Amino acid sequence: MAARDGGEGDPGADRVALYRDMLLIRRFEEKAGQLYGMGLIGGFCHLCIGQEAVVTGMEAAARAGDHRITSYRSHGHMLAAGLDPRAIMAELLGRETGASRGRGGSMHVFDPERRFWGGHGIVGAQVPIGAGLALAEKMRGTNNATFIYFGDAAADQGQVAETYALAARLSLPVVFVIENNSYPPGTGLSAAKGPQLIDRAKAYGLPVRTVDGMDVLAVRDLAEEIVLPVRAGKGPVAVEAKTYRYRGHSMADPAKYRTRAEASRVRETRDPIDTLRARLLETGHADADRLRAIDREVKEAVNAAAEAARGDAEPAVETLGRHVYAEAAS
Ligand SMILES: Cc1ncc(C[n+]2csc(CCOP(=O)(O)OP(=O)(O)O)c2C)c(N)n1
Ligand SMILES: [Mg+2]
Repeated sequence: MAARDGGEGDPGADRVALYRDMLLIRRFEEKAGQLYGMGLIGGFCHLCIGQEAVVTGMEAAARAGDHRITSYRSHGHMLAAGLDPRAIMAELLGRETGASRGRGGSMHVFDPERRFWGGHGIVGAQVPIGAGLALAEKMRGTNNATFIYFGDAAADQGQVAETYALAARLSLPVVFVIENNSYPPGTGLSAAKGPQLIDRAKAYGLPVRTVDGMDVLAVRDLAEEIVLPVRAGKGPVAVEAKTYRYRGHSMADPAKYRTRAEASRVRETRDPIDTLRARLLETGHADADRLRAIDREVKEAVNAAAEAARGDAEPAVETLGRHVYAEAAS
């Protein structure tokens, strides 16, 4: 969950914490991209640069006991859920100290303690699994919420529609979050035709909202509002956050389906971190020195995490099958 250094009644400090949280994701992703380029990260690697405000804003409304589950574009979600950057980086690098002991890689990180349930490579697969987490909470009688994140292309999956139907029918405590970053891999064509993505959830009786996913304060304010009825047992809600990814779909995608000028324009005019920075300066919630110090701290923390993880050992070959399947008692 988003670090908050001010607590109740200190909106300036909360905003500064949101700034730090987004910056941590940005710098972490830049570092991951660099290590990938150096050939140190194997397999797939999907960066979320540009999309930081969505998960940061949503996590500001989460509290201990809540669950979160997402797709393969998951490093930002792990950081926002409070996983240690070193454990994430070590996982990307395939080290024994990684969050999934180096067996999962970028797409398959789990952290039961922080109720972070992956990282799923099959498009949309996390959505019904998330409903299962929510059902368990309902059966236990808690008021913990489950945040289920998925992309605009995943929203086309049949299992997503089935999950809307089930969650509505059983009044499950779910916040569905569609991260609409516009570009499914390779083609640049949005898969969805016809009504707005979010209208499909409406058809199953869910209350739906849309939000500017480049504005972390808007996302946070909406999240804080919509999670209350979810906790109170009133059933699920769905949000579509319109956002933008600056890099290709994965490290293998040169993103030729859009112009560089388009990505630069978004970066110059709608970047979530620059936007919040400008607001903090304008409102006097932070001055340039404070923000510079945060920039430095975050950069150092990411570099230290990467350096430490690079020094960690890989799993021994003969142990590779461990932690992959449950071990049955003989
Ligand atoms: C069931 C399934 N079909 C196809 C793929 C190949 N694939 C990987 S990512 C992706 C597109 C997902 O786009 P979206 O849901 O918008 O998420 P984003 O990558 O934009 O975060 C596809 C089709 C897959 N992994 N799983
Ligand atoms: Mg997408």
